[in-house]
Amino acid sequence: MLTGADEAISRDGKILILAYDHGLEHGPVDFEPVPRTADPKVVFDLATHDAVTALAVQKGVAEAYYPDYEDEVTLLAKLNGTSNMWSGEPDSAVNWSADYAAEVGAEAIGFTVYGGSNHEIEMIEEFREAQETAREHEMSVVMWAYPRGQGLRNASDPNTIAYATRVAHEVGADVAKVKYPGSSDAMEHAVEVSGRTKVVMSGGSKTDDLDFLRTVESAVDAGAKGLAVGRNVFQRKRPRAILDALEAVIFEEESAEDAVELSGPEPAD
Ligand code: FBP
Repeated sequence: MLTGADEAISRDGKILILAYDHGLEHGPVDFEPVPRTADPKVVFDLATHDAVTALAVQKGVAEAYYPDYEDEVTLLAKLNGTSNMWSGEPDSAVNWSADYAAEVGAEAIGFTVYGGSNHEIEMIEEFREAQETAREHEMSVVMWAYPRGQGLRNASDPNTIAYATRVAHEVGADVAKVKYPGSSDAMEHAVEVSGRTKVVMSGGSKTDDLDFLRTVESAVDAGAKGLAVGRNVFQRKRPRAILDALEAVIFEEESAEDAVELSGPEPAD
């Protein structure tokens, strides 16, 4: 990894990536809680919130919508991705090159590596090409470091998550995005072994405001530099309110309890 290479997607050294590649990864079912989020414009508008340091999208969405937002949004090009219709050993198709992402205006690339998959070798080789090309364009490199595969009994085991952050560091990621390993101690260990690679927590499926903010607070207290989040923002009826609260926890080091006051109660259906 390259010290300082994450600057384009950081604010005061902290990171809040809004992830919106779910249409590919999970399908339109993820837009059902708030149907207007099927329209990428709605999420690009959200990404103009001050708390958001980058928006992660796939190629087609970037090509269609980024030209209208290039002055207001930092683009993170999620280079690979797979649909939920794929049922084989975890793998992720590379859908665009880092060169083309730079042409579209991306300041960072995102790349999934399923450590432990039977496809790990190919994925790491594909990551190498993307990472080295990203360096030519001075783009930040974020790894979605998701241990997953038939050989792994428990992909969220703390030692497995720590292994994932270390692999991300060894192969040159500036930022490793990992699932929360279940406790602040486990997150601390994952951060300790990640060298100078920054660790951010992955949002996960939508939970209650306070539970979610407490988990984020615990990850930040453990040394994580922030969050890469999708559903816990865009599946809320008032997504800007949770971004206000996340800004308080991540950038202003406020407690989850204080921050939740900013998000207020989620309106009923
Ligand atoms: P969420 O915050 O909604 O979990 O999004 C983070 C993310 O990594 C997305 O970029 C991606 O679409 C999704 O999770 C993949 O999740 P999984 O592989 O666990 O289904």
